[in-house]
Amino acid sequence: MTKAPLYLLAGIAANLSAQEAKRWNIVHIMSDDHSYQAISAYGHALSRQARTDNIDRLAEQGTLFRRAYVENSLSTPSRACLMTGLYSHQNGQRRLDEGIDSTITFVSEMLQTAGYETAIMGKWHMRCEPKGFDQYHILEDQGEYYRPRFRSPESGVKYIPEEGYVTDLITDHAIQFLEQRDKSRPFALFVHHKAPHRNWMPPTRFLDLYEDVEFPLPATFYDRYETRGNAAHAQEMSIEKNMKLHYDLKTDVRRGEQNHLGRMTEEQKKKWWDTVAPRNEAFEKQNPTGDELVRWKFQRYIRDYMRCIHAIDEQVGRLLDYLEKNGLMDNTLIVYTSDQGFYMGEHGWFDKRFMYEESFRTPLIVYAPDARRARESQALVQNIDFAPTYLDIAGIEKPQEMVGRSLLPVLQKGKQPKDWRKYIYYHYYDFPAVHHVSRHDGVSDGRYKLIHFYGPEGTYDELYDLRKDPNELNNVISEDKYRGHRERLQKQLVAFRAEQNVDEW
Ligand code: SGN
Ligand code: CA
Repeated sequence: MTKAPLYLLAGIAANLSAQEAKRWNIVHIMSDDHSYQAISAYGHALSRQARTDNIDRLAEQGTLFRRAYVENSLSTPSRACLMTGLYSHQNGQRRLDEGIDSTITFVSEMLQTAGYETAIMGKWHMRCEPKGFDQYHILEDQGEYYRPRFRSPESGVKYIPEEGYVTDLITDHAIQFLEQRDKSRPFALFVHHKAPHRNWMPPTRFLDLYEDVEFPLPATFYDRYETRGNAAHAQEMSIEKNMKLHYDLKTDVRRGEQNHLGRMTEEQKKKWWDTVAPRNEAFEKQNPTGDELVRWKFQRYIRDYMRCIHAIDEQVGRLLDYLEKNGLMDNTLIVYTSDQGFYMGEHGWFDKRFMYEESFRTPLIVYAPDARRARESQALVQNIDFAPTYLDIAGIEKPQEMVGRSLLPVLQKGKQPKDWRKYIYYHYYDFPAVHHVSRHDGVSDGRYKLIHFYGPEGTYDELYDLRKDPNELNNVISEDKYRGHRERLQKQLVAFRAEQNVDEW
């Protein structure tokens, strides 16, 4: 390989020589709160009953990451990580509503400088203007499922409602961008779905789906957190206690009008009522209580969630069809991921935030045009790796402060670098806040995980052996035989905080 001349390497946008850089197009598809348990390629019991054939299709042609993680399991922090390639304490977006340092150069800006045509369609969510995008159609805040409002460079600061269902509309905008783009340049397209975010509103065409399916309860559904510290007990994300019948599960006729049917057309409302009202009447008549009610809530939650996923999967298929038909599979890297994982009833929960596996891990499938791909990867990868990967593709030298690494070698069979990271760092800050999850940071080596909880509700550590206890029911922090691992991980955590200038824990 020829090295780029020195004068080209100066500054952030230093381009490598054209032969060295792949200069592939980039399609980053990211849904909101999509758990790996709900992607059939991951083989979880839940998704066996609700397959995701199109996402699986991508997995069949690409690399499925079994140990992909986020750094801070919440929307805005995860998106800030993606855009800056920096951890939350470096980019400023620690909590859901606490602002990002918008003076940082975003990966979209760097790609644009390097000649890419750039676009983002869907959920943006950060408390700053989209930067570095030639085109965008972004939702307001969390966005709406029906008749969502979007703004674009043409509409300025004004959000304009568009008739239809959010997942379809975001895909429409993505395809429109692909149709109208400048075909002489590479492109980077971010497709950021709102679904399946709470309150899990499916499109009316899928309301009948899965109604006869009984989804399996996870093994930890009745977890009582016996070996765990205060945070697991004090959280407010329990299906039993915190999931609302009217708002989340749409059981009430009058409130339904205001809460979730308000943005529908008359036709959509009619379809909704014709389908859902008889179910609600049956529920009222049955009037379940106690455990029967909790199990009823679980079923309705998962059915609606999976219906939203079915629409995502359908629209991912539409986008893949477009890329295939237009000969773009040979020069486009395609990512499918989520802004974080989600609890599908594990530990009795919905939502995310904790460093426990279901919300620490995030689905990640990467398709690259290279033929010698790894079908699966166990490498520890994290959302700070997206920016370095995209810069690598574009031939831009990674800024020094980005500690993430390009995933390109990992995608190739047998090519995972020997010095690949051995530990992953996590830090959750959003307390006090909705769902009441204490602040914590921690490290994991993929087998052992140390979590350090801190703040007004107590400071203590938890330790898990994921091989012996994959469901994290057994905190072994005080067990003598784990002393070695505890000390090793504690040392790693301390070293990481010092190296990376983490300023609270
Ligand atoms: C909203 C949700 C919460 C969710 C946060 C963060 N409540 O506040 O359940 O945890 O967003 O989600 S809702 O009633 O408005 O749906 S995130 O994906 O944006 O991080
Ligand atoms: Ca989210």
